[in-house]
Amino acid sequence: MPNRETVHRVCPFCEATCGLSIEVEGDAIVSVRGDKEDPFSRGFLCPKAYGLKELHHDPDRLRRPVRRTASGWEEISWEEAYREIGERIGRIRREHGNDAVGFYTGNPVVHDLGALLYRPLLERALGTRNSFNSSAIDTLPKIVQTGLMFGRPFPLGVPVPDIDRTDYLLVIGANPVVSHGSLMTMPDAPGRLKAVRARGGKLVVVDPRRTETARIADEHVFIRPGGDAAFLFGMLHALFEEDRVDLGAASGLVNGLDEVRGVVEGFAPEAVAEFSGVPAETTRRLAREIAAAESAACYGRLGTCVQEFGTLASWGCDLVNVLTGNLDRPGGVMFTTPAAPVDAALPQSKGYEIGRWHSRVSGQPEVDGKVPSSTMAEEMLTPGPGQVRAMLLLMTNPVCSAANSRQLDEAFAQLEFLVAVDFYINETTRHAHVILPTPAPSEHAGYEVGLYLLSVRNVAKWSWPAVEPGEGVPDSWQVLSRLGAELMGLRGMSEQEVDDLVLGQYVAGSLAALQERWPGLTAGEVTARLESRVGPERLVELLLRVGPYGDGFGRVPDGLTLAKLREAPSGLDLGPLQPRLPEVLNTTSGKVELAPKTMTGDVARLRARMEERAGEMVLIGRRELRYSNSFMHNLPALVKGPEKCTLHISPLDAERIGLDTGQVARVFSRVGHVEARVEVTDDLMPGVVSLPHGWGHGVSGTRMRVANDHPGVNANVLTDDRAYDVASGTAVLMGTPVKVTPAGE
Ligand SMILES: Nc1nc2c(c(=O)[nH]1)N[C@H]1C(S)=C(S)[C@@H](COP(=O)(O)OP(=O)(O)OC[C@H]3O[C@@H](n4cnc5c(=O)[nH]c(N)nc54)[C@H](O)[C@@H]3O)O[C@H]1N2
Ligand SMILES: Nc1nc2c(c(=O)[nH]1)N[C@H]1C(S)=C(S)[C@@H](COP(=O)(O)OP(=O)(O)OC[C@H]3O[C@@H](n4cnc5c(=O)[nH]c(N)nc54)[C@H](O)[C@@H]3O)O[C@H]1N2
Ligand code: SF4
Ligand SMILES: [Mo]
Repeated sequence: MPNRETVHRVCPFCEATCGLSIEVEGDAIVSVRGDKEDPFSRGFLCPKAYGLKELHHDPDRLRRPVRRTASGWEEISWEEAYREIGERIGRIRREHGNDAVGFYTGNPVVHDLGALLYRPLLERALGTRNSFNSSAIDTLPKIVQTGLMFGRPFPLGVPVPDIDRTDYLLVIGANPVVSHGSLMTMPDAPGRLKAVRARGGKLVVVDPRRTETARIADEHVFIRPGGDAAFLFGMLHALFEEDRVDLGAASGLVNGLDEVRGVVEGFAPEAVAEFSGVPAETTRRLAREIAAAESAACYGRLGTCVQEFGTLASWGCDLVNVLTGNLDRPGGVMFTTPAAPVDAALPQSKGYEIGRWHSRVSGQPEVDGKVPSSTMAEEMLTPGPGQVRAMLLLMTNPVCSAANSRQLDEAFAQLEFLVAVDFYINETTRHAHVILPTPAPSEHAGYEVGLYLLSVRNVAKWSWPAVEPGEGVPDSWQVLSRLGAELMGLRGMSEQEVDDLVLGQYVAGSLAALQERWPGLTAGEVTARLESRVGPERLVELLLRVGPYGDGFGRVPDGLTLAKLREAPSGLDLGPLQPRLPEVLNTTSGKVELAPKTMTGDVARLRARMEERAGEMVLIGRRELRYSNSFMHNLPALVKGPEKCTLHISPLDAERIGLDTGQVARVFSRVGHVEARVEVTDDLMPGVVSLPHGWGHGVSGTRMRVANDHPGVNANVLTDDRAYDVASGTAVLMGTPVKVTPAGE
């Protein structure tokens, strides 16, 4: 009988970073529990954590590379897979140039240390302008807005609500009780939100749906989808008018205050009430409350991003924070001081720019070297020089997650060559010619290099693999590094040689950025003194040791090292957030740019939209506690129970249309239609219907037996690839105009 042991790691299924205690026997996971010793999560977990066990044992999860043939999928060796990919991509690049091969990175990459740290290598090896990632269906407005205001590449300029100390939290377009927080890394969102009220603070939720978060709040305010920028400008208008603007820590550190005053002049709360659906007196009162609170944070997330005016709405949130003196104030919004400053390894420059080039077909601006994923289908389908003929997908299922699924499905199906690094044969990867599976989260080590850049406390924790992957099964970093070498023509190099090149890049970047902290530290010394030999572990050791709590390779004797972190299997708490605005600011002016042209230039579009008579029904999304995006529906314990993929509709609309709970409705948009079972609920504001995303399984050629028994419908059949936030190129996933009828009609 193998011994039973307990392994500690962070849960990989959302941004909350809960600590897990995983009981393991041999290569079997016996149980998954919340780690009570974890100083950040203190034993909290949600039902998704159990998915770690089910995903580990899922018989549909791929363990070896597969190739699609006329008679079905066949397993091939890793060597054969790399060779085929190298040859076919090589040929396409020789004939059509590098841009003919596209690259798309999905959401789970942030939870896979190897994929996250070796993705830049693969991106360099591909050298394509057609590089996409899931940000354009998620965070792109925040990327653009914080980049332009604070001058930092994402996510380093994102101020995080100091939720444990705040006196007032305005949540707009986010549902942290279910999502557990995003761009605000914290375990136990429900507990932390309740604590705001328990210590006498106030929690207000602004959302077209009375969400699970609204239910535990002091106040819920309905807002029309897309009305946020106008509503927030209304609040700012009131702050100016009532002379409540106070810059606090940002005093003397801002540019453009008068321009902001000019912009919001035409947005009196009374003038925006009809468009936003928020009564003027509510807007004015909320502005007054936020200004009067000892400390306050305005926090917007997906509802303020993947909508028609995402950049303006995100801008509005941070303007409220700055103009009420809450930027960089304890209890306001603050910048994390991460232990592993992965950003240090990025190219350093002053200022932040977007649109250095534009996408080929619809001319959308580049952001951080990537073009919005909403252009992906047109880049694949539109002939001409630079057309995307092959794609490499890294942990993403765009046919379920991105706008206009049907078009994407067609686009992937007609590619000359498609490679997916993924462990399921799903709605997207079924079109792949080769699929390279990487180990399940239970099988690799980890450190939350990305998520700890945004945590509400400064924390550090090493995650151990619960079970070692089988003999000869490569980790994700090995797959990416080998693919990168193959594509750069470095096939002859050993894994160690390639890895030393990767390390060299991270060392050079970090030392250049941190030379003031560690004068005299050289690349030679660093390389010689690193204790880890290879892989992401070595990179994390580097980052921790040169980071703000690090030992500087012996210069601070009791400083943090990877070895010390490992001696604390449940993780380390490094204290509350610290004020650090001057150090974060990286604009060319050295100030917070309150009125970047990208935003001021987009205001006319909002005005024009406000003049139009809307009146149509619009569709928004809905997240569920038991699954994340599209990939957890194959786990039996999570999908069991009543059907979750239902259309929520208000009683008023249901009656008008002639629909009742349990009946099937047909929903039409410009690009497609679906049929879904109806649930009538007064949680939804009239004129708005809601359908969760990530469903629509049961498609032929997939191998997800459990998911295919619980297919649901794909909400992104309805979302429109031509609808995007013009300032950033972000897809409109919330606020899609739709028509709803009973299915029979
Ligand atoms: N309508 C609508 N659409 C939305 C949203 C919405 O609110 N409404 N939300 C959007 C948001 S915020 C996001 S982030 C995107 C996410 O969209 P995607 O980035 O496409 O993420 P997933 O749907 O989770 O798909 C993840 C893929 O990675 C694979 N995978 C998961 N974990 C691993 C792993 O550890 N290793 C390997 N090799 N593969 C793995 C899965 O099999 C799956 O194919 O969806 C967006 N789409
Ligand atoms: N259980 C679970 N947790 C998750 C995920 C998951 O799929 N399931 N996904 C993870 C990912 S990838 C992300 S990015 C985060 C997202 O984290 P959140 O943003 O907190 O999650 P959402 O549920 O998408 O919340 C968006 C809210 O915006 C509202 N909304 C829609 N349109 C508008 C609008 O125009 N204005 C306003 N004010 N509100 C609007 C919706 O009703 C919804 O309540 O969650 C993460 N956590
Ligand atoms: S909230 Fe749930 S899914 Fe998110 S990290 Fe914690 S246990 Fe995992
Ligand atoms: Mo996301």
